[in-house]
Amino acid sequence: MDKVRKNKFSTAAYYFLLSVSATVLFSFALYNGNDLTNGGFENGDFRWNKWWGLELDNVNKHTGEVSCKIQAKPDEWRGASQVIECPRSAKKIIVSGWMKTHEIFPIGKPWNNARIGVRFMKTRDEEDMENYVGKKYPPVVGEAHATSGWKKYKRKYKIPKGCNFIEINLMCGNATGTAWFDDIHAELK
Ligand SMILES: [Ca+2]
Repeated sequence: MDKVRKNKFSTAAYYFLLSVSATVLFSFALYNGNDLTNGGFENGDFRWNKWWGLELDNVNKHTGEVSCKIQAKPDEWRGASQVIECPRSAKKIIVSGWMKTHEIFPIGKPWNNARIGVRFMKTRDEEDMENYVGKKYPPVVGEAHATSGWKKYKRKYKIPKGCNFIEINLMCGNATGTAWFDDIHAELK
């Protein structure tokens, strides 16, 4: 190769490598290690199942502009959830999230408080109460009652055999008061 062609070749190779690294970095930035989508509620309720009362709050939030607010009710469980696919290769999941409460007072049972929980399931069907694999009620990621400031809760779970889907839920049991949730994060390993 003469000098000019060699230079052109090096320049082309340089730009090619640059674009590859940019793509890799960009995908990494987009993924940010969170297997949940919209864990910070900055895209509203996108991807969250909200039928038990997900409200968006732009006053009380941990980061960004918005958090998830759940108003407890004395006569029913309230909450929101997101279901993620669990690949066969995944052995563990680390779930974390921030929670804040205002005057959450359980009615009846002490576990009727504000909580971040996990369910390991065979299918995507959240309504099916026979859909559990492993422990029916695994220990919660975190729970809070009365009035508490923003606090991070985190727990690592071993994924039970036969699990194809994992539900992350943000809940208030039968109670009075309000809870807020933000920056919910799940990492499959
Ligand atoms: Ca947020």
